[in-house]
Amino acid sequence: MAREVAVLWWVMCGFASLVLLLVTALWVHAMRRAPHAMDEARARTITLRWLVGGGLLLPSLSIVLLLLFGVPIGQHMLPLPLNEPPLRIEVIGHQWWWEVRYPQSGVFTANQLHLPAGQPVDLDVSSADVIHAFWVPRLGGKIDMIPGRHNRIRLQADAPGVFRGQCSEFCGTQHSHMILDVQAHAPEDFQAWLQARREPQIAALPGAAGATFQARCGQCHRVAGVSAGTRGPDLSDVGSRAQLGAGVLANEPGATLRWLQQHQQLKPGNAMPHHDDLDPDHLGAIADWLETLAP
Ligand SMILES: [Cu+2]
Repeated sequence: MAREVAVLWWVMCGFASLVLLLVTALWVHAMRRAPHAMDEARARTITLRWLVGGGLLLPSLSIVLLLLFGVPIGQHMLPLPLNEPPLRIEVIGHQWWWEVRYPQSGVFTANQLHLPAGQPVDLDVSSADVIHAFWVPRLGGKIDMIPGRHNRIRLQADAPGVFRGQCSEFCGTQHSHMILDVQAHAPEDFQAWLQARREPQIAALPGAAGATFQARCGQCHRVAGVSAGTRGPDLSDVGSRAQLGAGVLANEPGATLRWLQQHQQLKPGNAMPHHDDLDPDHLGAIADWLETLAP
């Protein structure tokens, strides 16, 4: 679709340039030639000729030509029925992170979108709070995420690769820190990725730090088989994500602890409360444990 939109853009750009050149040439010619007198009947004929030719025929012809290009392209962009139903992925915008669900396999993740390359994928987008917009520029297509509505966009990554997605509707002070890591895999690699997350075997963090996780973090965050919070991002595979905080920090060793300690400095106003009152040893143990959650 994006390719076809690009073709249409170039055709329109070329055509508009031709029209601009033609009109400019006529204008220069009219400015430069010497004035000469003519009788009224001849002047009227010339005026009429320009009105009909330049004011009616030229625009009509131009529009018909552009429609001949544009209408078939518009037709191709409709989400037409496919032979088999495409993979469906739900993407829900939050201030300021992305909730991502694979309803056909019961897999939940956040701030990353994995999809099979070379296959159409239907993204069902909505929002949990304010209006956001889903946009992965290199995959083309952009769609609003509106609370209470489900919009759908069909995308296809032609080849495996990593693409950057970005919320593209201003949604609050941390709008710029709402980055979606999009990864297209070869279909078998995608199935392996999905399978690893389908029934992850996660051992709960033992001891007092584990109790702290349950009492505090687990109220808002889900970890498969450990906690069931839904207010914040699912953390079941947080250790495998390229970034933390929806694009704030590269997920390197030690980054999780830094995020837990400084998240209000790194991303002011985010919904996660300060952790100043938690035992630093517990926070450290929780961070180390979260880093291991990488199915
Ligand atoms: Cu936004």
